[in-house]
Amino acid sequence: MNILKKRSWELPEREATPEAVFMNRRQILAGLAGAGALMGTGLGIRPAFAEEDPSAGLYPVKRNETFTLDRDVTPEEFTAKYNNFYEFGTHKQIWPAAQELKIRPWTVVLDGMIDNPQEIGIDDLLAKMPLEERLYRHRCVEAWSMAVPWSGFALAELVKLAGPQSGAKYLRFETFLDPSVASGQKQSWYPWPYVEGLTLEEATNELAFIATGVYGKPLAKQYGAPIRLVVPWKYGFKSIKSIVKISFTDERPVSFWEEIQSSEYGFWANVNPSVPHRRWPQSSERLLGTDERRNTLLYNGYEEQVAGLYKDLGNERLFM
Ligand SMILES: Nc1nc2c(c(=O)[nH]1)N[C@H]1C(S)=C(S)[C@@H](COP(=O)(O)O)O[C@H]1N2
Ligand SMILES: [Mo]
Repeated sequence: MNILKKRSWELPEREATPEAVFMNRRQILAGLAGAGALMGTGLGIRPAFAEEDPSAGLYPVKRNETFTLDRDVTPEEFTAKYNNFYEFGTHKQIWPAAQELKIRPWTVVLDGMIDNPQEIGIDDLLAKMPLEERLYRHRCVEAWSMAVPWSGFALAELVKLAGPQSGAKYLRFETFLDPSVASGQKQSWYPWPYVEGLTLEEATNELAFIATGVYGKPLAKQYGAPIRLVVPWKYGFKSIKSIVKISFTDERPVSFWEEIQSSEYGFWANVNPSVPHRRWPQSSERLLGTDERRNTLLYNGYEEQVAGLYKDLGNERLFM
């Protein structure tokens, strides 16, 4: 069971803390971080007086040991400072810009062909869902990879909450749209907001996960706070960040990248080392934070769990 700690807005003493105390604490933290003793707390990412994430008390959550890795977890210092989040820029160092994102209040709309349409606040959703930690590989189509301890819940649980009707075949996910915060969204040649999709069958596969935390803490903003998709057998662009809407539909959604370049990015995007992308051979991958390269595995190593989803889809472009 998760014991809910007090939320930050219930802690007036935090606001009342004299600046000198804060400064002193920061100096101590800086010193400790230098000694390597504070993995994950500092990282220099949080602005000095940032409000703490109100879900912080929920983490860490118990690890589900079903999901194991064939490599070390990539240290947070690398995954937190090398991100794809085009809303904040097309380069990898978007983490400072992403701190502009306001993650409370935050609601997620569930709509379309479901019995329980609703707009649910992120903290109400977190309180309803069975949180767990899973170690997953992540493979970007740009041929780099990482291994990450996500916290969150099975997407199947959210599907259950929505109650899909018999005609629903697909889930369409949408990221927030706010160019005043995300300067990348001022670039009008991109089809904002970012959209992704899954079949209902994929969404209820045991691997499909919704991440609300990582490294035993709430998701930092650059990972797609406060709620993102994680589908580790597919190329990373399918794992859409900062979700505000999930629509259940009978029409296959057209994703952000598919809209931009459908000859290079398709709906399925399952990892396959023997199907090269026009710009990146997919046979091997660079492990983020190391000098190591590894051979890429079919379905990113998750063939056993997901191959069955595609057995009758031979005519589809499953690997792009
Ligand atoms: N909304 C949104 N989601 C997104 C992206 C993005 O640009 N915008 N990039 C995708 C890509 S290409 C990858 S590899 C992963 C990167 O996740 P990470 O930055 O947490 O490692 O997020 C995916 N989700
Ligand atoms: Mo990616």
